[in-house]
Amino acid sequence: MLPRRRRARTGSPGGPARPGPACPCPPRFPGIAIHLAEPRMGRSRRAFLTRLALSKGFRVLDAYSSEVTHVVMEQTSAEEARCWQERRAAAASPPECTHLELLDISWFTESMAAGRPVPVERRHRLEAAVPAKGPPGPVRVLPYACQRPTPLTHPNTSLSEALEVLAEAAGFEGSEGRFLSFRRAAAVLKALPSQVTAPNQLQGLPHFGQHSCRVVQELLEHGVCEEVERVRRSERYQTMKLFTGIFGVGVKTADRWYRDGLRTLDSLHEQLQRLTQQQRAGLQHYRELSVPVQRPEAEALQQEVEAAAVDILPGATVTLVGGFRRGKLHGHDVDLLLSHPQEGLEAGLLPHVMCRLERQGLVLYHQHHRGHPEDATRRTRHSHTMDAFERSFCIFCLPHSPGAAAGGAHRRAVRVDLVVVPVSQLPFALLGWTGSKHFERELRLFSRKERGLCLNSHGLFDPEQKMLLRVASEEDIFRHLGLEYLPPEQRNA
Ligand code: DCP
Ligand code: MG
Repeated sequence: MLPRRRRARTGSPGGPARPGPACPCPPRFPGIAIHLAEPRMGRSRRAFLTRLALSKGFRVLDAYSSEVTHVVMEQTSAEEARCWQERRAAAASPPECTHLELLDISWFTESMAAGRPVPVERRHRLEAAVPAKGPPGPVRVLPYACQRPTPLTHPNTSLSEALEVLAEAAGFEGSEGRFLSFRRAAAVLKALPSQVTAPNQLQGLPHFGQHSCRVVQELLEHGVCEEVERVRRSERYQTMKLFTGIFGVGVKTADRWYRDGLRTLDSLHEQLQRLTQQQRAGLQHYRELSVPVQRPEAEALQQEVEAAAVDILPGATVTLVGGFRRGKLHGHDVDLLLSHPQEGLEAGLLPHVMCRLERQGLVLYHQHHRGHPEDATRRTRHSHTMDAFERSFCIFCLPHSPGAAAGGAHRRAVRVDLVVVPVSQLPFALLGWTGSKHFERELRLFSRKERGLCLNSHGLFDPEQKMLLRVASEEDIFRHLGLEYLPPEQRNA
């Protein structure tokens, strides 16, 4: 629940229309008044987004009026948006305001992430997607996930999730090829602007082999796919999912345990000697760690870590990355990058931060890994997946859960990764740690295959020139690779 004062400021999106601003305090951006348009958004999501915008100083109007400057819609086609606008225009008296932006949710999420209204670009505008005339042409989908925007929400969720189950199951069997085929097909669906309703709409899409087509066809015709359901029900899949869901347990370990006849968490409790310290901590806190971390919780932890870091080293920065940077509202952990604008000052910061947080009673478990700065160039050259930054894999005790009942200090375990990054490598680390994992995999593959460059979280290396390419931002990296820039919210492949 939100504190009383903030709740009172929040408008009631589903409630009676109010003509005035929902926020009585002076807005930070006086020229902007947002209206979040239903119906696709849903009431509770609209209420959540309203609170988020108000907390960042935006003005949000519950009711549509001539004061509104930015209308934001979610999962709405350009056609629907235009109809919506026409209906409003017809109902409006006095006349409509002349400058009104009709925007996709991406403008909103990017603005919230930036803490200010980002400039409206063509891709944010819903009317930009309106086809000239005649029936819509075939959708052109570029082959690499890093070549196309993939928003957080999309209209083909049930299809992509089914393919992801098959991908995951193939991954459990060590079938890299099958894993990638299903994963790539799922990623293509996530990037489609409209719902797939007939199998022939898959024609011409990249990465749709016979098997993936068959799965989609079955889902469209029967609502379920027998193969997917069989996998979901299987003991092998369920056990592998259970074991790999434990902090510190990868596919190889889970497979070994499975082959040794282990099936349950209880059976692991009886064999603690087989587990590493990290896995024991993961098992001990399993239940709490399997509850998704909510965005407000992640932001609270980021602030907690930042306060400690700045106190120890003024000017230190702590950036929330991973799924939350892509706009996700919940995730399995909190990924934080620690840095300092002056290169070198970040060295030695992490142990002090950990000591401070331990004294505050925040740390339930942590494992420190020394960085290998001398490894960075070598790793970039050889395109290692795992980076060589200094880091701590932690389990934190959440200081206060915003979801807790009033008065009851609810504390629970949350997985946190802290990674120390020298500022010269920060754009690469930001890009590498923002994900999604599939997006990162495709970006590295694209760099290598299409551009002959080695990319990882440390740098971009040109093996021909034998040099590291210099960049100042994530945008620079996309430019070097000849890719259109995709903001974090569009990297949800
Ligand atoms: N990452 C990667 N390859 C890996 C592991 C991680 O590229 N093998 C990058 C991309 C991820 C980011 O690090 O987005 C953080 O890893 P997470 O496993 O935490 O992934 P997410 O944050 O995306 O997911 P979640 O929201 O479930 O935490
Ligand atoms: Mg994460």
